[in-house]
Amino acid sequence: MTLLTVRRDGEIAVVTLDNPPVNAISEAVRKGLFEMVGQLDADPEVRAVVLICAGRTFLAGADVREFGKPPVEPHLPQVVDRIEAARKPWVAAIHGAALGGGFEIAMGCRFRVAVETARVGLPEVTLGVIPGASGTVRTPRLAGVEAAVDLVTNGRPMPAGSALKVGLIDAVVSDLEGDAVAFARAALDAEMPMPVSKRPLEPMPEEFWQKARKAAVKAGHQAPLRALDSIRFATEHGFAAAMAHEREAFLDLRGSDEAAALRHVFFAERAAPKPSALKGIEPRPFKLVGVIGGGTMGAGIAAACREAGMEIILIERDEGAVARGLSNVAAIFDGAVKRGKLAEAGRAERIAGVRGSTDYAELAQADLVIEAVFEEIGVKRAVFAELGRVCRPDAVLATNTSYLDPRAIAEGLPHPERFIGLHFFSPAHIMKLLEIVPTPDTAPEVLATGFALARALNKMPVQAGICEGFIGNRILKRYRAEAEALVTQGVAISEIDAAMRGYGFRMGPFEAQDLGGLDIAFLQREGARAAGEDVPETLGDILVRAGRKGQKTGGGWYDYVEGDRAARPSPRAAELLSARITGEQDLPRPEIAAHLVRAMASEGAAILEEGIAERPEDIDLVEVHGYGFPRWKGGPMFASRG
Ligand code: 3H9
Repeated sequence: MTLLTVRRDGEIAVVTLDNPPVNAISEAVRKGLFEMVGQLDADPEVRAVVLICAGRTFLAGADVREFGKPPVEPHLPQVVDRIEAARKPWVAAIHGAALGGGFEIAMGCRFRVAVETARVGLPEVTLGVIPGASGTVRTPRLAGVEAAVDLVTNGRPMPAGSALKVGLIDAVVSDLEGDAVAFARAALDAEMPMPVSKRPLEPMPEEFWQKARKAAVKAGHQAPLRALDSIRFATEHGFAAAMAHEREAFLDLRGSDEAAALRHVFFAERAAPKPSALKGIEPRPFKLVGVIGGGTMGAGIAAACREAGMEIILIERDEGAVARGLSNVAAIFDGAVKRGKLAEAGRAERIAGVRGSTDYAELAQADLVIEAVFEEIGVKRAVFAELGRVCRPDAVLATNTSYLDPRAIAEGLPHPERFIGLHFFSPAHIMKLLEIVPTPDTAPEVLATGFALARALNKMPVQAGICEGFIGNRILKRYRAEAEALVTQGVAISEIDAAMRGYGFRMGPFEAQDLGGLDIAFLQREGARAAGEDVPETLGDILVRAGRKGQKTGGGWYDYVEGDRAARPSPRAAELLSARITGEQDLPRPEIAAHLVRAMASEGAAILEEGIAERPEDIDLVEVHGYGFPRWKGGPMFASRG
């Protein structure tokens, strides 16, 4: 394979870079581009250069796989400078995405054109670093400080149309190569714009930086703040000094634990949706989807599937429940309209594609049916008995159970190879995680359908084996149990919550239970007790028995006053739990957090050993995408690695 090829179109040289899969900027790419500038500068026949990429995208950024190794020359900033200093103007022709170092190279070019579907951006902070090849220095010169701060500290790529508006690109084109060549040719007859590094920069008032700082702090990790600091430095110093400052911060962050953790999650996320065992296996179609149950979970699943273009039939047991279910789904689309994410016409179109019924026979032609009814084995079995009767034998039938044994739910189902567990997280139209739970009978193409559905819904699929709570809820149970154990040793409830917030969770374990309600887990334990299992009484049980189910009852682990979600330490909860508190431990918060994360990792290790999860990365993805584990800590398995 040739990395760089050159073709001539009159006086324009078209350089095509081909480094599959995403044209990442490896050492060879840097070297090739650096040398190409000299070669084309020396060619008297060439007057301008178009840089275009083969495959699905323009340059996706520095090759992240090289981040663990010592940097090798030419460094990326040198390549960008070399392109900018070329004697002939370069035009970046962008399709797919120009990200990170890829966009920095584009900024070294004298012009940037892109197709409408392209995106440009500097997502380095999502990898725990900052742009390291002039992103914090050239971007404010190209598009202004405000746009640069937005692009660099959020790391969110921008569609070509918006990029054109703020000046990040010069034109949106349709025939990329032809139009880029025409653009280059026309540019030769016009006045050349100043190279980006030479453009002036406006200083910004102190209030602007304070406001931006407040927003950057919210990310919870250091990269966005360092990126902001770099942009500010660039507005107050010359180009060379700013470049040196940026490079130092980039190299410093590149070696940080946060960057290592974020790279770990990045690669885990890319590996999870394509398990090697399913290579070449065709999923079944899922155009017409049945959802059984129109409560919060069922409505969320229906809305997510509808959003991805599927036709939905929502089944409930009576007309009233059908109406409530449909109105739950409509409320989700109404919310999207309110937040400006969906136009009124889009809302009507979405709602028109969801029909309700009480009659299971309506599902005769469904490709996929997802059951989301009450978490009770008898109720679920009755649903699948109906589905077994009315559905096509090749329709995929899925349960959304979060802790029941899917084998027991599917008992007696004809064609059990079509059955699978698809565990969505609430709210299902928002939460990214999807645990996919095959039974021993599940056919490979049904498993492949679960993964294909996750891709269609833009969710993060993780395969889980069968055990109580699968991966996520099993670890949650252990986490809560360990947190309760600390309480019995005398550690204050509020200290434990503060420790986990300090670690990076949005909420501690007790605040989270108060918000979600303590009664769900309580009922589950009661169910197990009723079935004869020996389930010891938890502190949560004591609170629920005293009527303290969380915020909805005015108190749980904490007290609440009406209309205010602020948690206040509860003398009543302390009194109820006092008999169980046997120690007077006073642990520093980082130790509390380390202890609880180790507990999650130890449960994770058991899960791996039992084959419930295949890889430690999968456990980390479950925690990051389903349970609020801070992404920049990499997940419990990564955080507790030896
Ligand atoms: C940077 O640029 C720093 C500079 O400022 C300074 C330097 C001095 N490197 O996502 P996909 C792999 S930091 C290496 O499924 P898509 C990925 O692992 C970088 N590998 O494709 C996967 O491998 P496999 C800033 C990479 O079409 C395969 O490519 N840039 C890289 O859904 C396909 O990936 C970014 O953060 C990489 N940079 O989406 C952009 N990127 O097939 C990161 C991807 O073995 N990349 N791979 O599993 C993306 O956002 C998406 O990959 C992209 C394509 C949108 C480009």
